[in-house]
This record gives sequence, C-alpha cells and structure tokens, in this order.
Amino acid sequence: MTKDFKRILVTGALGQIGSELTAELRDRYGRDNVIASDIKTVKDSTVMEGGPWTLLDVTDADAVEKTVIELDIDAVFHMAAILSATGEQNPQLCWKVNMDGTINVLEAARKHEISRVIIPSSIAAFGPETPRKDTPQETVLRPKTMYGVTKVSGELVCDYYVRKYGLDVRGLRYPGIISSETLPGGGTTDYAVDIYYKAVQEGRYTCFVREDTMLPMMYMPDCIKATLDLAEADFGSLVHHSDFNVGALSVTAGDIAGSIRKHIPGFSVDYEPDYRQAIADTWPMSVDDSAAREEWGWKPEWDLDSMTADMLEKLRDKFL
Ligand code: NAD
Ligand code: AKB
Repeated sequence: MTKDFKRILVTGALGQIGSELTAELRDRYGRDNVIASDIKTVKDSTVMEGGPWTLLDVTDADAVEKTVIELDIDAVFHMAAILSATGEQNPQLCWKVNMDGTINVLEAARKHEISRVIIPSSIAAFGPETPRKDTPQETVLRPKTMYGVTKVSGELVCDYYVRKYGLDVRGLRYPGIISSETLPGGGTTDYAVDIYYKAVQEGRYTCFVREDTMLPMMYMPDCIKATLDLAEADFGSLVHHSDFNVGALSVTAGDIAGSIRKHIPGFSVDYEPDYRQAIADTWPMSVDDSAAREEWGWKPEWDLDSMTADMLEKLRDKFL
C-alpha cells in the first residue's frame, strides 16, 4: 500500500458516498489534510464542521484550478455528479456536471501534477446489449441513460489521461450503494436504501421497482474499503485504471424485504414500478470482478443479512 498523498480534495463531499469517504479520509490522513467541497451547504453537517471545507462548483474550470493551487492539493476524490434518475429528468445538466466536472478535475490534475485522482464509474456504464449475469470486465458498453453515457465517456477520458499524460487516475464501477448516514441523491438504486428507512419509520414501503428486480449492491463500509484499497494500491500492479467492476451482493428487492422481515416480521412492501424500472432492467444482475480481485486484492466483507442487521440498528438509533 502506498500513502503518498498529503493534501486531499473531495468534490461532492456532502453526497451519499462523499460524506462517509471524507470522514474516513480524515481519520487516515489527518483532519486538516482533507478538504471537503460541494456546490451546496447542509445545516449541522459533520463534513463541513469536521475539517476544512470550501464551496466548489466542479463545472467552473477556473474555480477547480484555483482550489487545487491555493489549497496545495495533491490528490482528488471526485465524487460530484448527477445520478441516473435525476439525470433522466435533466440530461443536459447531467452531461454538464459529469463531463465538464470530470474534464476540469483532470485538467487541473494534469497542469498541477497531482499525484492521484479517483473518479468513480458505475454499473450504469452497461446497457441492454451487455450480458446481465456475471457481467464481464471487458464487454459491450452501450448505456441508454445520459448518466450511463457520461460514465462510459468518463472511463474513456480518464484512461486517455493515463495513457497520454501519465496521470494516475483510478476508478471503480460502483454497484448500488446502501448506507444509513446520508440519503442517496437521485439514483435508480435508491429503493434499496429507502426500503430500510421506511421499514424502521413506517413498517411499510412502496417500492418503485418490481419485487424480482435483481441488481448488484454494496454496503457503504465495503464501498469505502474498495475506494481506498484501489486508491492506495501500487500503480505498477494495475492493468486497468478507471473501470474496475466491483461486486459484493446481487439481490432482488424481494430479497432485501425478506432480510428485513427477519427483524421486523410485519414489514409489508407494495411494488409499483415507475420509469426507474426501465433503467434497472438495462443494468447487470451481477458482475465479474476478478480483475479487481487480482490487481488490487478486492474482497467484500458484508453480505445481505449482516448489512441488514447493521442498517436497522443504525437507523433505529437515528430515528427511534
Ligand atoms: P450524490 O448524488 O449523493 O452526491 C453527489 C454530490 O455532488 C451532491 O452532494 C451534490 O450536491 C454534488 N454536486 C452536484 N453538482 C455539483 C457541482 N456542479 N459541483 C460540485 N458538486 C456538485 O452521489 P453519490 O452517490 O455520493 O455518488 C458519488 C459518485 O459515485 C458519483 O460519481 C456517482 O456516479 C458514483 N456512484 C454512486 C453510486 C451510488 O449508489 N451511490 C453507484 C454508482 C456510482
Ligand atoms: C444510480 O442508481 O444512479 C446509482 C448508480 C448505480 O450509479 N446508484
């Protein structure tokens, strides 16, 4: 493992992943060495109050470059994005934030010799022509959402910067991330988080995908572990860079409901699919993550039932 970066910028730090990633980075690298940023503010935010903070719109190239120079940044975890469901409501904004934001971060990194850039991709990079079971690392990438289009384009442009400029850029195709700290920000897999909140708060849930909808999912502690294991891996051991498949759980909405019922027997779920069903139907059911396992030792730690027990305990502490 290498830890050769000292001053870290996190973009989109108030989001579902950014908020927990920032906390872990501050634990590992020191509170004052991790600068959180976002386009918005949140009242009583532990991210904003727990260390250095700055407002930053990643679509503003000058602001991104100025932040990198003035704060002496040598690593960026670029979490700012518009996710799939919001992206279908406003595809032009999705393209602007996801693509301009990515290019602005890459350009600032190239010009100022930043030693490492982490830019996530997603299972949304795949599409209906992709094999849906054990989706291979190298396969058809023809997504049908604007979000997916930006994720494939992002992977390609990141790999271009690795090849053309020797920039150290790394990224994972995250599955749907399940967590209890910060609500997800407008994705198709949000039902897999909402279901736990509603189970604790109301004992019933109306799910926006069918009961048999199977997608790859991952609990947040595994997401943070995957992100940092990849970020801290030796560059020389990497064959891939910006597009690692990472698997953990492959579960249906009904499987999650069943796991919750082991703790809340009366929990009831109605299934009323909306426009997000069509998006979910184009994504993998499971992924082949052997490249991540071989190149940087990826191994998930949480399964469905251990995640459910932990989620319910954390949400009960929060709400009851
Ligand atoms: P999120 O929507 O929860 O957070 C994104 C953050 O970006 C928000 O706080 C938002 O305010 C901020 N943002 C939006 N526009 C911005 C701008 N112009 N400038 C600066 N900040 C801006 O997203 P997340 O779930 O934390 O996702 C982080 C990354 O992981 C994204 O690249 C996303 O595509 C990827 N990802 C997430 C999941 C998941 O299930 N959460 C799955 C696959 C991939
Ligand atoms: C979304 O549903 O948009 C995200 C993702 C899988 O990229 N959670």
